[in-house]
Amino acid sequence: MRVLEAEFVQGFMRMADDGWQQGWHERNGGNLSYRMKAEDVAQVKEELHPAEWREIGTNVPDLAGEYFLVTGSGKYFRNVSIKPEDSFCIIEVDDKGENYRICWGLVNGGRPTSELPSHLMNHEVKKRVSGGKHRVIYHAHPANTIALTFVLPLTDEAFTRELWEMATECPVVFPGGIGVVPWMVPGGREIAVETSKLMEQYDVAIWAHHGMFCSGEDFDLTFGLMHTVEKSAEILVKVLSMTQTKRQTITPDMFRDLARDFKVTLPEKFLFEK
Ligand code: 2HA
Ligand code: ZN
Repeated sequence: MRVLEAEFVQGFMRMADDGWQQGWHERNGGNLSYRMKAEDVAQVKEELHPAEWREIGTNVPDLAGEYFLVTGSGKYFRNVSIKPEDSFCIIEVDDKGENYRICWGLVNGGRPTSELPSHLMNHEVKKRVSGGKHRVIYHAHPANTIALTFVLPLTDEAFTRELWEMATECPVVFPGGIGVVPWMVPGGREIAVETSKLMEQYDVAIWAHHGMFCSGEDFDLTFGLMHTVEKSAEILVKVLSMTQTKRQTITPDMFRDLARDFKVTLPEKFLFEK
């Protein structure tokens, strides 16, 4: 089958379009990766033409032999569905998890996203902790979430609790909470290590003054997660723009009632008295 006709590729392109339309991908901002299933690889196998091996810049031994769909470095989300062969690629990871090679796409040259170390280290952690279910890692620059990194304490507790309070669905959508990475230079192994540590327990990591990473099982869940967090951040920005003190909110006991009825576990560390 042609790569562009495969359902997983169509889903990837639609998600890129959706993110662009949300305004989360100015210029070449953001990146997206998908860990392909064996049947995805089998579907497009005859279209794959491996180029030379290159260093990933970190080690991901638990991803040895896996194939990924990844956006290209310097490429624009705006162009993903219009110039797909130029905008993203399929890569294969070698048997040690140290190198990758491009097998399809990026026809005009280029490399996978500058955040490849973060994507692959997150995939490695998520593959392990989700029992292989998580396949999508998504990085974007949503404005309200970024704005909050200038006014909230840069702690997992502050971000989780404030964003949970802004919409009743939030603790149900991300019951595990949100991790926060302090400002760091993007694009390298160091920020990848810090982000992937957070991915051990969270599906969302916020990069201070930069953006957000989300992990999920498929395109709908992962896009929906980013969308829910950013919507909640937008409500908080509106509230903080009106007042410094909320007149009423969702209290810790209300969260406990919600957790019981919706059968989710909300860690007590986020249900502190203020
Ligand atoms: O430009 O978002 O973090 C791509 C990025 C880098
Ligand atoms: Zn970024």
